[in-house]
Amino acid sequence: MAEIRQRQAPGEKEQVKVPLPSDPKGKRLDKKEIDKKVEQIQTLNVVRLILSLAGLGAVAWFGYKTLYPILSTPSIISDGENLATKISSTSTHKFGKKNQQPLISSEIPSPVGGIKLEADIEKRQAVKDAFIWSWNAYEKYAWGSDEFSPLSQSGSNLTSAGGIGYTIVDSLDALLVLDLIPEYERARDWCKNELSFEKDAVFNTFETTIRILGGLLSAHYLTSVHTNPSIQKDAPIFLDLAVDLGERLLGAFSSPSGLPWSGINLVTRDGIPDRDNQGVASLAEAASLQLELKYLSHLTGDYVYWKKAERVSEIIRGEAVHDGIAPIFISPMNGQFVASEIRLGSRGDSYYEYLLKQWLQTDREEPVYRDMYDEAMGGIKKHLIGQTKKSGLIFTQELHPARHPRDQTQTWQVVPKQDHLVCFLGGSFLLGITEGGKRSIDWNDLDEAQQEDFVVGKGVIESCMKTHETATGLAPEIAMFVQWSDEQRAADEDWYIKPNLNGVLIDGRNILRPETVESLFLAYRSTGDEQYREWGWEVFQAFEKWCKVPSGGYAGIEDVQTVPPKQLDRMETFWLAETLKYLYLLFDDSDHIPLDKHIFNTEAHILPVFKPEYISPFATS
Ligand code: DMJ
Repeated sequence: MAEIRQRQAPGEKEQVKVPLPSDPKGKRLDKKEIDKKVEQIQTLNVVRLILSLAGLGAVAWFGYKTLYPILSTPSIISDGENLATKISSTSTHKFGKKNQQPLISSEIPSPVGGIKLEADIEKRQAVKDAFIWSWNAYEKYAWGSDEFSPLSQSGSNLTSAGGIGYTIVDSLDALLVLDLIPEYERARDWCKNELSFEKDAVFNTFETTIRILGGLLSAHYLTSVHTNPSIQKDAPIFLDLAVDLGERLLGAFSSPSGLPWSGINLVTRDGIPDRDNQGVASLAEAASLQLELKYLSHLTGDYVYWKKAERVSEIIRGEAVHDGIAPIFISPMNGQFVASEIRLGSRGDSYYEYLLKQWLQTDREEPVYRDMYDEAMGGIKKHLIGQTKKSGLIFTQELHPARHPRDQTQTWQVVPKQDHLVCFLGGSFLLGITEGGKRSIDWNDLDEAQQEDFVVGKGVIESCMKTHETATGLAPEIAMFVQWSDEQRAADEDWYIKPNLNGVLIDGRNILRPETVESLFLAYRSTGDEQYREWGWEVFQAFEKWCKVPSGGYAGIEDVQTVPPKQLDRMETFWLAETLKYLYLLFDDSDHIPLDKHIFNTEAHILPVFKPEYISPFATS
């Protein structure tokens, strides 16, 4: 029986075992068994419908606790497996060779292993034009501000203490990659002359690390290897700034457990607990600082950053992670997980992304991260993958702590909800198979685990593309997939957007996020399948059509189902740092930023793969 140990709210000692949904008999299923299971599921539909409705009632009752996990009562578990397995729309997949379809056309040679993919010059230029349209507007209306509002043509800062270069630093490596040298030089001059981290205010530790520290480190790296000697000379500017910021960020790790506090005052260097979530830290936020801090140590020879970052991984590995998947909240006070949702979207996503990338960053010399990654992917495939009835789309779902409707014991409710954020996962699976482009792969001769990873990775990319089949051609922030128990609907549609409740538009928004195009880029570089470029071009054209602001810049939209959509007055910094960078590289030739020599942090900042000079016992354990 699959299960996960779930901790109580801080202060309470008891540990409990919460069963996770899996095949009731706890075994893995092959293709024939899946078909058989589908039949069984169909005959069980009535039972499932009743159970699902009851489950929904339980979740509604449990609602405020899932919103405020730290307030939740102790997780007392019994009989959890029954509800979870019965209402789950998940089957565990095993993709046996016997039934194997050709995974990818055999005429397409695998680019991994040295085959070069040529640039599509026209499309690459179109993406570059979009970047210039965005950057020029920022320069004109909001230069030096952290954020840019393209409709009101103004800028603003994250805090009243002044800007920390949120947009400029986040864009530095993109400016270099797109070869926008005069623009890069103006950004560099701003960093050299204006950027200061002496800001007496609280900044988000994770966002500051991935965007600013990551941006500076990437700018340092790309300038240091630039072919133009005058640009090479800029490298120390960015390293000095990175060290200054890194030292300030160390204050975030002052918690009793060594996990970072969610906030950091850059002047006092005090770590500040997250006020919104009763002081607990997000899994993704605590566990996605490692690539940046470890590279900073590698550059400086000062391993204080490395050790702080690695301690986080050590705590998580030693805590209640079962089958490699974990709740989204963890307490910096005691280093224990708190009863909360298990998901691959917000607050969970980049934890899983960084397991693989940490292993790749140090050239596969820290096996603990590959082990943690493999275990996590196994857990994801076992517990979090669903498939729609209508078209067989593969999607990811969430597990929410819930009460059993019958006896109020705690269990997991399977919720077929997929944040757009999860769309990074498809490309990540392919990156895992190719070991970051280092292994030559015959896509028609994968071992069993690789086949599973390939089918799930490719499937998640396909379902993410399906969520772009809206009036605007853009995907919503959150997609709900139809459960099998919803018989009629499941036969007619694969997914839907939850209706707008109380005027709060969240699910239907598109805020220019990068995750789908990130996966398309990784999938294209890994397989050479032109389908990924075609999809990337479709997504890009939809951004062009609905998000381009006539006076300059691009804006998110309020509802992907409404044409024309209402634009939102915000151009997120990840539009420049990630979305357009990934699109540009998708259409670029594969010699530019080759995958086997680089990793992208979770904000798409480009860092080199390096041989570590320091390896801890944990990393090889
Ligand atoms: C980015 O800031 C990062 O990719 C982060 O990991 C998740 N959210 C945004 C983009 O959607």
